[in-house]
Amino acid sequence: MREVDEFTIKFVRGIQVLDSRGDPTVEVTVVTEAGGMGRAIAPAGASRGRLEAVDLRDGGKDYRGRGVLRAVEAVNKYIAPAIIGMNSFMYRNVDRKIIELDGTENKARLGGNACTATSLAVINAAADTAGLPLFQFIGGSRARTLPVPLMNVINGGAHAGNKLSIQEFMIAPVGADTFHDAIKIAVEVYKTLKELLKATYGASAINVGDEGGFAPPMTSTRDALQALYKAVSVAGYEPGSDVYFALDAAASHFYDPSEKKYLIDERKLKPLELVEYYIDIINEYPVKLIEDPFSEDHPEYFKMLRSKVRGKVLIIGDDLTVTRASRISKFISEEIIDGAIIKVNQVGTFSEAEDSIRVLLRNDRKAIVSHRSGDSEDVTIAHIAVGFETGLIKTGAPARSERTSKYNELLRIEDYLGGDAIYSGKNAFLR
Ligand code: 2PG
Ligand code: MG
Repeated sequence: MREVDEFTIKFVRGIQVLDSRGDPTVEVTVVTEAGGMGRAIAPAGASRGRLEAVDLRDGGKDYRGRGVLRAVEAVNKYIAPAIIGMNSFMYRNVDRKIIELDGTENKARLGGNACTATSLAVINAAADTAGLPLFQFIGGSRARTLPVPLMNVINGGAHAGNKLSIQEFMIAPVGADTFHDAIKIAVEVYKTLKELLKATYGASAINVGDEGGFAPPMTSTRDALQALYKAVSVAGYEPGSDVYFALDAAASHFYDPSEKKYLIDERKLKPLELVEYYIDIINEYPVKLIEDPFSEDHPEYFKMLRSKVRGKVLIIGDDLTVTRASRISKFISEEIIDGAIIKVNQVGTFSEAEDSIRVLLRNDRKAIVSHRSGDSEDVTIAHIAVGFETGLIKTGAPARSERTSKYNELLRIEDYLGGDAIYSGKNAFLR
């Protein structure tokens, strides 16, 4: 084991790099006394919850206002001097220091992007110093469960230019014994879907959206689910057995507060009608998980839907919960959610995301570690999912390097674990 001093943070450097949408973002490199190095890049969401940590952006002319040089300065001028000399092994102290230095509820002072990249670089540096893969630094030698990937293969909502209100139509290849077999199933379905969409809607239907899913010119939720159903069947798998479906409605983004209605399938539904709408869909298709089925201001309808589909479908918060442990605890005790999406940059530090994961797992709820629609080659979330053995990860279609980088890292982790690796499979959906 390394001497404690060797974990001391010796060097911190932030620079501006690009995310998968071509927007500037923050990258931080941390080096310890022993020469251990960690590097992380902050991702960025398009459909954000109101209570998320906010990114610091420069405004002005450069990069059309999207630059992050102020956040980079926050890393180099304020965070670096405060954490150099601290022990990276005790990463929670480092995160606490960042939280104190920021002093706001939503990381508005230093920037969620600055805090996220630094915090994730610190744990990566600590793991490297310990000579461990990050997932083992997080979870010890017990950590060996590979997550089921929730793969967004048809995009709508804020991620696409079509008329689908639901933001993400995901496949979950549960009927596999290993992670690499799960990837094989997903890729075969994805390629079959591509062929089917092209045949039905023409070549432009197979252009991909931000998360690598297709964005065909469909107008209704059922069109998309039917396409998935067909793709799974034609690929030679059984929908509902080999492959489950999951939705991220991201419903805050199709709720019209002035009319108090949800705009979906070219109709306007009252919240109660939307409850019934979901129930019909669940009865028609093997949808086993719905994220943000209602606006973040409607937890009561999450609760109503959940009470009606309990044991069949997982109701998950994202914009609702924003990776804050306090909100997650509250919504668990009020019986509103079966689980929550975990995005480090919604809250701004690894420790705070860890608190959320622990609250969920302690209460036998689901923690789904997630990418953002604007992401990068950073693979930290693959390690977080295995480290905490969450059983579920959401990181886009099996296409585009910022998505496949996570899947490829999980393939490496599975190979590294050899015969000890377990694939979460259908268990991931049991409650
Ligand atoms: C979501 C995410 C990731 P965004 O809503 O769950 O898929 O999208 O990063 O745009 O918030
Ligand atoms: Mg979401």
